[in-house]
Amino acid sequence: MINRKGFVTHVICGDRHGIFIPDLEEFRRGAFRLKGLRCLHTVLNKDRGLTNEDLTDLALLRLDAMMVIGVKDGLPATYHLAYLLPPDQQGHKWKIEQFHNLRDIPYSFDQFVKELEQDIERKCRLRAVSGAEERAILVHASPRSEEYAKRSLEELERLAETCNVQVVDKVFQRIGRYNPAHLIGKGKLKEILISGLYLGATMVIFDQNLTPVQANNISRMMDLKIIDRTQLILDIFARHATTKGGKLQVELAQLRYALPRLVGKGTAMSRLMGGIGGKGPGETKLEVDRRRIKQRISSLEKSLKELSKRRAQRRKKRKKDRIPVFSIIGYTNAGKSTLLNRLTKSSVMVADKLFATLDPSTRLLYLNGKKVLLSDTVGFITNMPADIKLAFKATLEELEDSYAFIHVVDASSPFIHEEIEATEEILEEIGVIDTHRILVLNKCDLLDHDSKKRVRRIKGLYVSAKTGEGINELLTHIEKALKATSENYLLAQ
Ligand SMILES: Nc1nc2c(ncn2[C@@H]2O[C@H](COP(=O)(O)OP(=O)(O)OP(=O)(O)O)[C@@H](O)[C@H]2O)c(=O)[nH]1
Ligand SMILES: [Mg+2]
Repeated sequence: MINRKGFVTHVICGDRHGIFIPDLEEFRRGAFRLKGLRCLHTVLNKDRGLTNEDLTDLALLRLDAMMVIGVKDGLPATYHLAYLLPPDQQGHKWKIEQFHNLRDIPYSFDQFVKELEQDIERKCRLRAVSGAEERAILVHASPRSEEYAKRSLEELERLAETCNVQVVDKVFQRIGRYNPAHLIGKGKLKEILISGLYLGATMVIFDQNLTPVQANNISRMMDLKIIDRTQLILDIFARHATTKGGKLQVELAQLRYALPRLVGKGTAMSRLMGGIGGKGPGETKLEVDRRRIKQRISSLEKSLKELSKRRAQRRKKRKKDRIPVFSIIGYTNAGKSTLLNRLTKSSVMVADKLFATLDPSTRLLYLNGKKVLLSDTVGFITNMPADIKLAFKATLEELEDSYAFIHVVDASSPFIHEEIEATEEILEEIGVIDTHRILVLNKCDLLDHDSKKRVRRIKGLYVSAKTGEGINELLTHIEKALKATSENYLLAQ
């Protein structure tokens, strides 16, 4: 291996099966850049040229160049040179040239590689969205249908964008069963990683949750940051948490998630754990040893228990005051916070983002003289892993004590049925599926002819939290629900 100054940095001896390139972590040079190292290696067969493995190494390690020198009678006879290309329309990832004499090579390498790197950087930046902190390739690998994968990837893309991550490519890999070591076959994985690097990606986000073993194995294969869906969602939570309780909950969930993944040391770990742009529990925090993380976890658990006790007291008081709580629940981005604002004329934060709301907030509503509490909650999502539910604790507690639910659905969503189902599944899981529910089909101002057809058969109230359409009817329903179930509710106190 030779660096840009022309000094030999490594001498590697292999056998006829190949060579083993050592960890080049310390030579990392950041997005869009090449490694600053070129690899020259000999083969005893002068006609062999570059193998696939040579090209894979070139691409995964982002080497300046790879040259294979064929040897005949103990002397160099042929020279095969490969180098990476900037992204272009044709999708050619590298160029290979062959020479019979060293003097035929027309480049001053120094100048050549500098220009090449500038070209790569310029072309990658051209495609980069300004303000994006990271550029990701999304990977969905499952036995499910292509349609399912597409939808899931779209949602993952929205989640990524919420974290300021630009998506450069989405890959669907249909697999019969999961590979315990790498999730998908190593060959396919390499292909994905190579094309990601070629497009200037800085990270790979897996739609499937990775086991600690898979995460480590994959991240050892190259320099990209590797995260999965759970980590991405936890990252969003960390960004959106505003209250003390919310922040503690997220930190706890992140640390619990990180703990079993803390194998190895140094950069491989921080690459795995940092989340996006340092919004994870933080590299420095994670580089402290396990013992201290465990200590932090138990101290967080203690503080959260305190907070949970206080919340329970507050709910008890509400019950004593006989103020029924209606929790506004539903899929993320359905318009729950907007509806709360509309109903109670308040100004809870609303955003066209997934998981804009993390901490439940409660507002008072007067209904013909009667007091009702409306509680805005964190949105749900399909495939919510256990680690995430941990970060939901405050909301889940709130739900257990609710008088009724206002289930808000985005009527304009093409996946309305799945989104209703995802919410109901979670209600079922936490044992509150029998609580009285009012189904609200929100965003009806956006319904066009097609989407009207799609939702026609769903029984619910059509409203628009934005325009106010249908809101009076919803208020009437809340009042009706109050009358219908109030006896049972008050008996249960
Ligand atoms: N057109 C239209 N847009 C709406 C309506 N209600 C909400 N929105 C928009 O939908 C987006 C999400 O609204 P939020 O109220 O933040 O949704 P949420 O369910 O609280 O979302 P999370 O807290 O992220 O789970 C915002 O951009 C709102 O302006 C509606 O009735 N019509
Ligand atoms: Mg909200």
